[in-house]
Amino acid sequence: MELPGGVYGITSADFGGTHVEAARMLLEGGVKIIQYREKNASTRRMFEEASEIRKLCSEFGAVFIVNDRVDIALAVGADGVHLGQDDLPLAAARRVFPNGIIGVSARSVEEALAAEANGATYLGVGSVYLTNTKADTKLIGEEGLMSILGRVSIPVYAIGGIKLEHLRKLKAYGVKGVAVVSAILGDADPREAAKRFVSEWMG
Ligand code: TZP
Ligand code: MG
Repeated sequence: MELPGGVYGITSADFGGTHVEAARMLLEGGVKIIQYREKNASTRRMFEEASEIRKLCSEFGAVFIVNDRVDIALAVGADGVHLGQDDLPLAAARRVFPNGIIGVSARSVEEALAAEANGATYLGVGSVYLTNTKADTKLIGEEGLMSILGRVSIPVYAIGGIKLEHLRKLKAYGVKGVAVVSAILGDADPREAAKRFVSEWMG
């Protein structure tokens, strides 16, 4: 499945709704790539939620990625998985998910080059701005993002504290898209917020 550019929506259950509700609002707002990101639920619950979101993404013609968990991604028929630097190594994930989209988080040029060399499909690069959504994140700034963009040729999604007003600039830097949690799901009307992000990206 081709990798969509633009708004990459990440689900969360920290904004008053479930992951499945978050995914539905993102999809109804026009988002074409969704990541299920849950760190604490049981494996069974993750499987059930990811199964639901898999179905929704298929209905809306969107790409579905599971964060961290290659087993769940495979079990629900996701299009891919997103791996951090402490998750399953890329080469191991590739062995069990040969045709999957494999995204990797990179916070430095070194991490980015290693991920590219090992066959990552895309990079998630950040945090570009300050965020409260992820506790242990490193702030790399626009400078960090640009230094990575200058060195890799695989698609890069910027992440971390991204708000509507950043989109024009980030697009001009050459990112494939922007991965967003709180600026959409933390809005009083996430569906409308998603629509604003999608239309701002399209320009
Ligand atoms: N990785 C780096 S920052 C971040 C993740 C998962 C959280 C992004 O969330 P927000 O609310 O868009 O800053
Ligand atoms: Mg991870």
